[in-house]
Formats: sequence, structure tokens, C-alpha cells
Amino acid sequence: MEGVDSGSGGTSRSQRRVGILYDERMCRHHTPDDEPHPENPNRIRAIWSKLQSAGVAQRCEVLNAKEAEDKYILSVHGKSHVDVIRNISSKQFNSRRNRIASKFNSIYLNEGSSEAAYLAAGSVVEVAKRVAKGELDSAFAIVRPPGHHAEHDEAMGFCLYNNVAIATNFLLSEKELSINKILIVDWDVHHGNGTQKSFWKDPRVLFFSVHRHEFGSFYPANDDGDYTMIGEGPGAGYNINVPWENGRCGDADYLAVWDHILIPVAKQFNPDMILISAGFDAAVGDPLGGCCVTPYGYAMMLKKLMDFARGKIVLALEGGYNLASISNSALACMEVLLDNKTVTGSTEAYPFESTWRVIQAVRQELKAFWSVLADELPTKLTSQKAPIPVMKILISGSDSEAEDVEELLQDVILPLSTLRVDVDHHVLAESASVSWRSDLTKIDIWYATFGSNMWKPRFLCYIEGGLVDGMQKPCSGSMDKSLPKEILWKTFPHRLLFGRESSRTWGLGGVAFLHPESKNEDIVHMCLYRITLEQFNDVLLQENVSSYDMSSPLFDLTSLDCIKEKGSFNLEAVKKGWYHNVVYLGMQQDIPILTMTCDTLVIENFRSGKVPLRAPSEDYANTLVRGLVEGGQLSEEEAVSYIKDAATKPL
Ligand code: Q9C
Ligand code: ZN
Repeated sequence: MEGVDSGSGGTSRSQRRVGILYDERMCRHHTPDDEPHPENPNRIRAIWSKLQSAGVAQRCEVLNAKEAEDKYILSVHGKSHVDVIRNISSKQFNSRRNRIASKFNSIYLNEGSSEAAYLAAGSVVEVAKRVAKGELDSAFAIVRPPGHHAEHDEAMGFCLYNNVAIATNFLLSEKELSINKILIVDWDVHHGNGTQKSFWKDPRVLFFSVHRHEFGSFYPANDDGDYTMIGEGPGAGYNINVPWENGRCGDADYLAVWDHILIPVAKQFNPDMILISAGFDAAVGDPLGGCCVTPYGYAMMLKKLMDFARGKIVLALEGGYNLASISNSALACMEVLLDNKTVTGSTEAYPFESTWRVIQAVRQELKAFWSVLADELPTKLTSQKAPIPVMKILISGSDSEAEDVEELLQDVILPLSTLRVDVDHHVLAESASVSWRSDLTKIDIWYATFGSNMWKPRFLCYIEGGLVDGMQKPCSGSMDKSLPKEILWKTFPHRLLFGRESSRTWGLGGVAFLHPESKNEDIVHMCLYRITLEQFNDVLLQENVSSYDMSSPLFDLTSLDCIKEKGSFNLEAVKKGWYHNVVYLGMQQDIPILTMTCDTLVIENFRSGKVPLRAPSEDYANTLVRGLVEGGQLSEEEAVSYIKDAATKPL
């Protein structure tokens, strides 16, 4: 459980002065022929436009980029490197540019690269200066190219100049700023090798990096990011690496590292300022990172750092390659900086066993330098390791919180190949829900399925949680995980159809709907599961991806009476959900048969083309076929043509 009050850190002014820096000129650095590349101009455009449309940019002081002065760049890089980057974009290099780029590791160069590199470095210097002076409380520099891989004489890993290292040296060199101790937090999914080397022997700069390492096989693929790399000479102990042994690390892993390494050390170090190498490539959905930090996770990591350095924090963008992920993550961070949002979360996902191992190794390695790391962590703590694929998130704030939560849930639609995190964030365990659950668990209903739920293993995901092949997103499951008491098949005179462009669960392709009204010439095969009305409510919630809190049931005994009269029942609380219309299909063994689909209005929209009709994806169609075949209803050929007919016949 986490709860962070607003108003901690920084000043007591109600509105914090937060700087945001964006400049279109940094978009002019791109691949020579604009070939696709993960580190492309749309990254900063996407973040900037998200912050504007969310109204966040308007609440900040917007700053323009400035080119860095060579004297500050030269505090990090060698003269020959600076000469290359300064001149690389000039015409005289046109014929040699690609050849020079190919000499570096993971670098491209074009006519816009020099200017962008100077602007990225200068922009971080600029915002850092303003925060140090107190003109701003904190700031975010939306810069590219990124910087943390760039070494003294080496551009690498999409980085030309080491923006954060340059800004750090600038702060330390301007004596009147009184910034003598700087904490650099590098939460980019890659090791900040360049930054580490810049301050290797420097005790004024505590460099902390958490990154995928996989024993030296993850980019930049050497031993520099190992936890044994602690700095040297006077800098010994001022370099802290937290190297993940595996991907799929998420909020629980990062927050455990914060709680048991970074935050205690930050307290003891007591920095005058914090610079964050804020790559968002550890975010869920990132194509390079393979981790699963949510916007909530980033918000918490930032919030916990705001208690130090009187809130003087600068974020500088590094990596991050999924446009939606980086935009949502950046937005969550900005809301923390602006601070009129209270971030709360309750997480049930524990860290990996490997995470505790790494945390213990780091503490062991560094305890001679940081007394706060000396104690053994209690076994009670370290024995809590990722067991169940469940995670809950609740973000509340003062204004339009329902919409924000909805937006967060909807916008973080990110393909997810892991069972660990980002199951739908349904909150099933509210204490208020206990009473209705004990009532509705006594009532049985038949849940009649016509889509992928006809395949039993897929339906069981809604009961037990998890996912099956082809699903891009795990289910959270029902509170009561007991299996259906009976299964039977029936046909009904209803029309099956496939519509919508894509779904969270199955990706591209239409999903199944049932026409709520019956017609004699239509026939639909349905698999009926006998479950409790309590479980049916949990299925309704999962089918209607929603932030509804389940403090009262979506469909109760009164609804049941009502539906027997009227034939269907619309769920107000999840009216945006695709399956918010519960339809009554009669009785079976004195138990009501219920299904869920869209309402007739949506059918009208399908008919008019306002909502697209779409054939199902292969994975999705196969799941239906498997259900029908394994359920003994149709042969494979029959099932395939049954689905095909439903997908092609006009409405
Ligand atoms: N097999 C940043 O996130 N990957 N840089 C090269 C070669 C380079 C990432 C893969 C990843 C660089 C700032
Ligand atoms: Zn990165």
C-alpha cells in the first residue's frame, strides 16, 4: 500500500513553478532518408502534444531550447569528439556522414544532428540553471538526441552528447549556484555508461542507474553496469548500479529498489539537486525495453525523490520508444511535479525473486559506504516474491478524476506479453462489496457465450485470471475462483456478428457480438457456463474494461427480475463498455440464461458503418473454432465456415 500526500517536498506555494522545455528544432535530427528508427522525432512530438492536450503544458513555464556552449560540453567530451559533432551536419561532410556514423555503435547522423545535439545538451543546462537558481521548482526537458550512453570520445546508443553529464558539470562549475552535491538517477532501461564514466572518481556526483543487464548481455552489453562497479578513489561508493537479471520488471521491482536502496542512500547523501536521466523505455509496451513500469510506477518513483534537494528536480528525456507509453509516463511525472494530484496505489504484484537477490547484492557491495544499507533485509520481506498476476491501480485527483482514471486505463492499451502486470486494473476487493457478494454467490445463472469464451480455457481466464495463446493481455479473474458447476451447449435464434477494429485483448480484428433481438432465420451456437451471479458480475466488469469500483454489483437481483420482464438490461455504470447490454435468453433447469452484448443502437451503427464491422483476427477466430470443436458442436470445417458466414453476411 502506498499513499503520498500532496505538499511534500519543495515549497509550500500552492502552485509549483514547473518548467517544460520543447523545441521543434530537435526534430531535425533523424535518419538520413527518414528510414524507420525507434529514436525518431515523433517521440518528443508525441510527449509534447500529450502534455498540451492534457492541459499540463499550459500550467508550466514553457522554455525554448538553447545551444550548449562548447566550454561546458568540453567538461565531459574530448575536443576531437566535439569537433566531429559540431561539424558533422555541414555540407562538406555530406559524402562522409554515413560512413562516420557507421563507425559508431547504434548511431545515425544527418544535416540536423549537430544543431539537435547542441540544443539537447544546452536545454538540459538551461532548465538545470533555472531550477538551481530557484526561478523554477522543477523542470522537464523534452530533448533528443538522448545522452546517457555518450562517452568522453564516443557517440553511441542513439546518443551524441551526454546532456545530463554536461548539465551536472555546469551546475558544479557555477559556484554561485551553491550546488555542491548532485544525485543523478538514471531510470532509462539501459545502463548510463557515459554518465557513469564521467563521474567515476567524483564524490560530488552520486550516480545511480537501474537497468536491464542480464549478466552483461543487454545493451550496451558489457560489465560496466554490474553492481560491482561502485566508483574509484574519492568516488568509491558514489556509483550505484542495479542490474536486472531479467526483463519484465515492473512497478513492484522498481519501487522495491527505491525503498531499499535509492531512497535511504539519497537521505544519507542529501543532494543539493537531483537530475533524472528520464528514459521511458522501461515502460510497459516499450519495444526495446521489455519491462513493465506503468505511469503510476514512474509517478511514485518521482514522488519519492521529491522529498530531497528541496524538490529541485530536473528530468531530461533519454530513451523510450513506444509513443503512447512515453507520453503517458511523462504526463504522470508532470502531474507529480505540478502536484495537484495525489497519487495512490495499492499493488499486489511483488518483486521478482531475482529483484530481491540484486537488491541484497547491491546493499552488500555498498554498505561500507552507506551505513543505511548495512542491515540485512528481513526474510519476511524478501520472501514476498511475484506469485500472482494481479495488480491494482487507483489514481485519484481533485479534478475530473473519473475521466482521468478512464483515460489512463484506456490509453495505456499496450500489448503485454507478460503475466505479471497490466491485467485490467479492476478493484474487486473493496470492503463495501463484501455484503453483495455474499448474497449473489448463492444465486446461479447460465452465462451463455458466443465468442472466444466458448473455448473453456479462455473463459476460465475470467474466473481464475491469466491468459491463453493469442491474448495480448491477461485477465484479473473473479474474486470467487471456483470453476463452473456445469457446462452445456444450446443454439438460439440470434445473429452472430464481428465488429470493431481491434480489442485490448486480441489486438487487430473484429470481436464477436450478438444481435440482442432474435430472428427465426438466424442461429447462434452458445456455450453455457453455470456460474454464480457474483462471478457473472466479475465477468461483466472484465468484459467492459472499466474503472468501476465494484462497491455495488453491476447486475443484482433486482436487475434479474427486471430482465425477465423486459428481455434486456443496460448496465449504466459501464455504459461505455462494449458488452454493457445483458440479454435474457430464457430458463434452463429453472436457472436464467444470460448473455452480454452491445445494445441495438450500436447494431444500428454497425449497419450504417459508423462503427466498423470487421472480420476476426486469425488468433481470435481460432479460439472460437477450438471452442466449437472441443465442445463437440461442429467439425473443424463446419466451425470455420460458421465463423466465416457470420463475419461476411451483411447485417
Ligand atoms: N543489437 C537509449 O535508450 N540497441 N539508447 C542496439 C544492437 C541500442 C538505446 C541493439 C539501444 C540504445 C538512449
Ligand atoms: Zn534506453
